[in-house]
Amino acid sequence: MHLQAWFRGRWSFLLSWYVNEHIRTHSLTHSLSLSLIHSRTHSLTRFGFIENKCEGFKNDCHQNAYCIPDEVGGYTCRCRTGYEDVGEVDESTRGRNCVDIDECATGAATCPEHSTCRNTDGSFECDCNAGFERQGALCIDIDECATGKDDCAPREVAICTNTIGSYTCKCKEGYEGDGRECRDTSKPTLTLRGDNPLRLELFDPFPEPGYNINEPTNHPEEVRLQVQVPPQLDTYALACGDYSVSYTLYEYRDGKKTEIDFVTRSVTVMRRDLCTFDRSSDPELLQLIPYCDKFAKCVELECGYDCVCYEGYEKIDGKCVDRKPPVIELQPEQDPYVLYECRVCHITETIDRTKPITLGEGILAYDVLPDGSREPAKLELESVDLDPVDNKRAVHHYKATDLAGNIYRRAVAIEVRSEDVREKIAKVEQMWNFLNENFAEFREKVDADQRSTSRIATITSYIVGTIALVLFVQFAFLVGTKTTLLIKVLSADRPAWSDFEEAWSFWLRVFHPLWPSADITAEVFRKVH
Ligand SMILES: [Ca+2]
Ligand SMILES: [Ca+2]
Ligand SMILES: [Ca+2]
Repeated sequence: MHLQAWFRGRWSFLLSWYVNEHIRTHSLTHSLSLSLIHSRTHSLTRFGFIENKCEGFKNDCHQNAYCIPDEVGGYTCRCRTGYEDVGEVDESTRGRNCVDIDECATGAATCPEHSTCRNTDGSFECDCNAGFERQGALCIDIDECATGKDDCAPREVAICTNTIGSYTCKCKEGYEGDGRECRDTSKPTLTLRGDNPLRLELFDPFPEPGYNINEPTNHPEEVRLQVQVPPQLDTYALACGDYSVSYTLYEYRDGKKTEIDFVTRSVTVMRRDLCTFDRSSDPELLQLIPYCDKFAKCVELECGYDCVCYEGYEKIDGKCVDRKPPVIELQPEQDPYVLYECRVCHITETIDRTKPITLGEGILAYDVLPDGSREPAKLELESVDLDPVDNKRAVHHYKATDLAGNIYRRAVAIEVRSEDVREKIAKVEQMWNFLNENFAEFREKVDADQRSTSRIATITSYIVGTIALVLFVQFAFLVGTKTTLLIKVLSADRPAWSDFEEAWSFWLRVFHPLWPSADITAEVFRKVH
């Protein structure tokens, strides 16, 4: 089987050699006739028993050589096209060692432009370079962009440009990247509204003036803004100084957060006079910057204020606590304090020396606040010392307690006295003064008339006038003031020392109109003291 196939192969091989070998110089008909001649020769030798050494293994031609039999049973060897003899060549060695010719190296090969020569066994090939494809005998550039063989980013974001042998990718405007991957560069931007820098006064509310996000219409990513306000500007400007509010714009793409814009606003907080700053309408401000309490003075600081306690007050836990005892005051101030139990006109009133002073304004207990105002203090009579000898005298021990619990004690000597004629009599005194002035005029007239003839008449009229005036005064006092005195006594009013003296002096003057003033004063002193 194998042998048969080999023979068949040799014969067909031989026939093809004849066709190939003569195709360049002879016409097809000529070579066919030659082939027929050989075939006839061959059959002749076969039938004439001439051995054909080109058949089988009877020749030593190289496998890449042709075996050509001759007429006398010999043969010659010839290297096939694309092979050449190596070593010394004569007729005995020709065709015995045929080696492939490297046409690429010898320059025998001519390849078209944009192709590379590749040596093959017995021949050569021209391979089109990358980016080119064969069209007939030529290598032509492939238009990768037109044929979709490129790896550029999609046409919406990138531009593909064909080149000879290759192509280029480039991102479109508004995108960045190598052309194979293009990122959108048209990012949103941020602008601030309002003043920058912004000037505020201490405890002004921080007015976020706002911002604008300028987002391109073709920007599909999610955008978020983060505003960072320093704690000193939280709601209110809490402290003087320079601050910075930052606005950061982030883009969220595929779950990734990227900062795309950042701006800052400078804020300057200036001092303000907090002692006079009216915050009464804002409860939140009142809590942040309370007014100083009534026991403290507001003192301006470089940036803020301090509540400094007044003298007598102590700062405890930020509050000024009252450490100043209250005051006990007598109205009027007397020592001893005199209480009158008996009034004129036979009406008497008994005074209990062990009871607290309540007559008139009497005794007062109060705190004097820093602003000068008074705050009532609790007053109590702790004890009473009674004079064992004089049952009209006593000493009261008072205790005053202010709201903070500070205590003040004061001992007050008490004396109970009788009698009261007071201001009713003072009214009559006024009348006396009036009369006295008129008497003076009378005297002057008398002195003048002593030199005239009517002296006796004048003296008479003086005496009569005097008597009439005295009677009038007596009447006016007894009738006109009696009612008033009664009302006064019943209303339990309290007389003073001076009331006593005036009353006595008038009383004595009424009944001793001709006494000199010095005598009246002496008598009043004797009676009163
Ligand atoms: Ca070759
Ligand atoms: Ca190309
Ligand atoms: Ca006090």
